[in-house]
Amino acid sequence: MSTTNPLSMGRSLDERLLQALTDRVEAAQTTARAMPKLTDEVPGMTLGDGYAVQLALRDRWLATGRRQVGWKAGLTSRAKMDQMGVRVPTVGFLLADMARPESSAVRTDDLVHPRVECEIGFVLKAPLAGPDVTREQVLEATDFIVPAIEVIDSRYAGFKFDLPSVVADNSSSARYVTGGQPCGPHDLDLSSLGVVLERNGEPQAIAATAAVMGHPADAVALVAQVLHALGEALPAGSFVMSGGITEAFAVKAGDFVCARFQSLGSVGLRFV
Ligand code: 0L1
Ligand code: MG
Repeated sequence: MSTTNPLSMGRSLDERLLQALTDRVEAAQTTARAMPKLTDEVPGMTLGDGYAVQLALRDRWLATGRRQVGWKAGLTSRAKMDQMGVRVPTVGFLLADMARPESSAVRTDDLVHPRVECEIGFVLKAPLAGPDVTREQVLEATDFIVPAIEVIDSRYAGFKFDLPSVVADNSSSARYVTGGQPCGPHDLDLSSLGVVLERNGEPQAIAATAAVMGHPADAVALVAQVLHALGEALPAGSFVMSGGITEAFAVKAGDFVCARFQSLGSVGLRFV
């Protein structure tokens, strides 16, 4: 399979089309109505165009008073990367109002295709910026790590999308919750922590953190590199979700999901 250069941010959209596509993503996310993938209308859309839409959406929402707390790595599993033809994660922005309290109820009628995956969250005490941020720099810049569940929600009809479209849809970002016991980045071996993701008390997936690009801090380093290509950076205080450790699985109203992390405790959510 041919691979797309993930750091090539070439753009082709004029301003009118950029705003029209941003309108479409904003409406789909706000009303929880599925949309056709954007490349059905603009087949020549590039990855850079997808990010232009994502950042235009982010800027619209910041202008309304919503607050950005950080970024996430998406498509981190080998299987997803092979499927999408990439070797570097995508990124998506995280807003404060996407967060949900531990054990709280998440409404499913606000979402199109809700699915959950468990992740390691990094809270930074120092900025990370530049084209070649390393794992060691990520660990040095990290204040603490925390277990998290991400609720992803592709807004594309029939769950059909390609790389520019999924990036425009903010890498399917929707909700997230953190919990468990925060821990210093050097207090455990982050490459080999086990995690069990349960639904309604039954294990759905069992995995280890090495599934995230070999080491979750490597995924955060790649987030910093992609952000550099976009003219963005990770300021001190950023919250960064490093990508799914297990595969994502669909949830519906009535489900309770719990991720049990080795050494880091557990984090859960209900769906109503
Ligand atoms: O967090 C993620 O890995 C984003 C996945 C984007 C594609 C999808 O919705 O499956
Ligand atoms: Mg994720």
